[in-house]
Amino acid sequence: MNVMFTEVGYSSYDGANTQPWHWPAIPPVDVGEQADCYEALLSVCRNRPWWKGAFWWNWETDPNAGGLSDMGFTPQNKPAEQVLKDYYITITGDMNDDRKVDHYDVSLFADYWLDQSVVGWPDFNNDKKVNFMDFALLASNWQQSIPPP
Ligand SMILES: [Ca+2]
Ligand SMILES: [Ca+2]
Ligand SMILES: [Ca+2]
Repeated sequence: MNVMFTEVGYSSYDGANTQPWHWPAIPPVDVGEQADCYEALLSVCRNRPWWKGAFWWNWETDPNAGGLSDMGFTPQNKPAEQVLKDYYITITGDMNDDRKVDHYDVSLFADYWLDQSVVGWPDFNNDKKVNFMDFALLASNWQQSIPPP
């Protein structure tokens, strides 16, 4: 059985790790504790085969939202934003999500060769076809890797 967490959020106050739902949050601000909460969930769940991800509450449309003095739920412009980036960063061509591009990825990519019904991955250039253009993008990252979070 696969599980997706349909809402996860941590406000940015000291104590959010025990009562992350508190709103309005109770001073003082602790954006580091919020980041620790993100790190805890991601580090524990990331490699669980049944875990298919989470919808994070919340992300504002304003790119300047959040910030180090904000006690709200958004991780924007706070240490938690970097935690998310560290976990979600990908390399084009990494088909098996192991943070490197190697022969395993080529093998998986080959299963989609010349497929014209693919939407998104592994159509890396989003032209609705899986062909040499996509292979070139994979190959441009050959043997590249990113460190674990
Ligand atoms: Ca704290
Ligand atoms: Ca890979
Ligand atoms: Ca393509």
